[in-house]
Amino acid sequence: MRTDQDAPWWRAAVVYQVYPRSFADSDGDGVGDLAGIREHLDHLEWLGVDALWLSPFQPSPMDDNGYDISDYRAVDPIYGTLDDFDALVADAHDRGIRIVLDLVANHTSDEHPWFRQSRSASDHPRRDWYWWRRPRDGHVPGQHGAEPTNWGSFFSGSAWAWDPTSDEYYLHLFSPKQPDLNWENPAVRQAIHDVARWWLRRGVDGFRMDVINLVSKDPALPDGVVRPGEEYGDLGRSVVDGPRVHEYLAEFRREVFGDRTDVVLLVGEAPGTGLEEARRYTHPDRRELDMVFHFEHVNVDRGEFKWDLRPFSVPALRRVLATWQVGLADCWNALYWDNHDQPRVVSRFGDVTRFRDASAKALATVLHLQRGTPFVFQGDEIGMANYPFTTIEDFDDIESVNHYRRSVALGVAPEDVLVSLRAMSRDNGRTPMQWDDGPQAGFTRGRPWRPVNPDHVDVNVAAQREVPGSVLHHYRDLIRLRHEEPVVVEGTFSLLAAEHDHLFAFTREHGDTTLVVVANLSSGRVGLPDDVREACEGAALVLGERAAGVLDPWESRVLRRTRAPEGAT
Ligand code: TEU
Repeated sequence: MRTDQDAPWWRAAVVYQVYPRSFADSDGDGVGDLAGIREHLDHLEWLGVDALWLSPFQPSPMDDNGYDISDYRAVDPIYGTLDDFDALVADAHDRGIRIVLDLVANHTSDEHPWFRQSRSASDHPRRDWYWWRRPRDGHVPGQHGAEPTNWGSFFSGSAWAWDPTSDEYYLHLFSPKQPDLNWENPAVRQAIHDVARWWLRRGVDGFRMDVINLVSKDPALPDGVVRPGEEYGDLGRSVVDGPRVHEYLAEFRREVFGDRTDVVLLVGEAPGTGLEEARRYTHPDRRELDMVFHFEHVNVDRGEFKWDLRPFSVPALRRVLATWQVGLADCWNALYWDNHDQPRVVSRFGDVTRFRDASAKALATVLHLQRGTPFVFQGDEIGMANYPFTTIEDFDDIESVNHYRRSVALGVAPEDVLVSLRAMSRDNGRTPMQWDDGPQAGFTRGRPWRPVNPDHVDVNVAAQREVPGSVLHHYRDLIRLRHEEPVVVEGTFSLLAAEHDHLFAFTREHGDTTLVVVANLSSGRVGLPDDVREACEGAALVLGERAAGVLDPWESRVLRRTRAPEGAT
């Protein structure tokens, strides 16, 4: 249901992220596939989501599970065929569900023909499609120190790989099998525009643009600051929100959507981007992106580095989220707790041992009722939790495994590295979807590519479908509320109990309607502060169990009040 006929569909939408490898396996090979997604559209329709964002399913050597694409215009056989894709789009559209693709355009696989050609000869016309540079003077080419800059890769080690055939290095912010495309070259940008147009013609409704804020590099390629205890320099200053990124994005929108009349969603993943820059990406007048995934709220329990664990505090989390709500009031937010790169929110910010369901529900409430488009990652809707990893052999993700190897090589105690991996590894979000309590959680009839979380016997879709009040039903209620209440979509945001240690409470206002959202994000009981109490006066409960003056551990409530029309008594 639209709240405003002129508003783009994504304002009132909830997007559901599917990580195809781990969603549903239709053919028993242990890896999820497109036909598996199609078989579960019933679940998604019942839940009420408006669009699916599919993580990459294109052909890939799978060095980074498909974020290393070797052919942009096909489907990896492990996931099916283009016919399967077309059938999925048709079936989803029949149910009113849109399809958003992951566009991985900062880099390709090193097995993509573009890169093969680029590396084949220094004078190949496609040489300049990637970042090739001479070794540093005075060093032995190929040996540590000879890299063109001191930059460290996001996946450990240098961000440069040595190519002995041409005596040059190529840049890879991620794995050496993910060489960075050179967006300075207009032919590269046109090739990416072509890819996007090709998928639009196939019926897709938008793109999630992978690390899109990293595509423009400072062409001077200056060395980065080496922080204490680090081997490599920080590349952030030269690649995050680089000099031409806004120009590239405006061009992308113009070139790809210029003559289309329907509304397409463009959401950019933007690690390291702050609020000011996010306003530039998303301000409607600038016509770049519709919304960005920033990382500030998923960094509140980390130190300077991703793997330095810090205790989570409600005030810190709330401060970040409220700042973005206010700061993007004339733009738009993308709201998320987790995705395939993050640990599970119920393990991270909730209380998975004592109040699993209540904490999953409270966290969902405060996310979904902020202003912006919520993204549900597969399994969030049943409160899926982190996996109980024991040894390093339990991990698969390239970032996690590389980090372990490098840290241990540098002398960190293996057990200490494992503590951070257990909490933060991306593998936590990649275990198979838990459909039922049967073998392999109903994900596959074969041997799953990643072990199923043993908690699936209790935590699964089938069980929660039967139970009103379950996490699953709560997600459905939140999605329905967004569709039915314009205030959820359009309302302004004001924080309540701004100094409280445990509460996340706010109002949303639109026209005559006020929505009051109150959640106790702690495992103790909490009394309602005065401003929350006042806000709740005369308001009716629309979600939650009761309106008492205290909140139970992880209790959340949503209340609604309509102002009487002027002159009414
Ligand atoms: O992620 C980019 C990103 O910045 C991080 O979330 C990344 O996963 C890593 O944890 C940094 O420490 C995107 C994709 O979502 C991710 O799966 C890919 O591995 C990455 O880009 C490269 O394509």
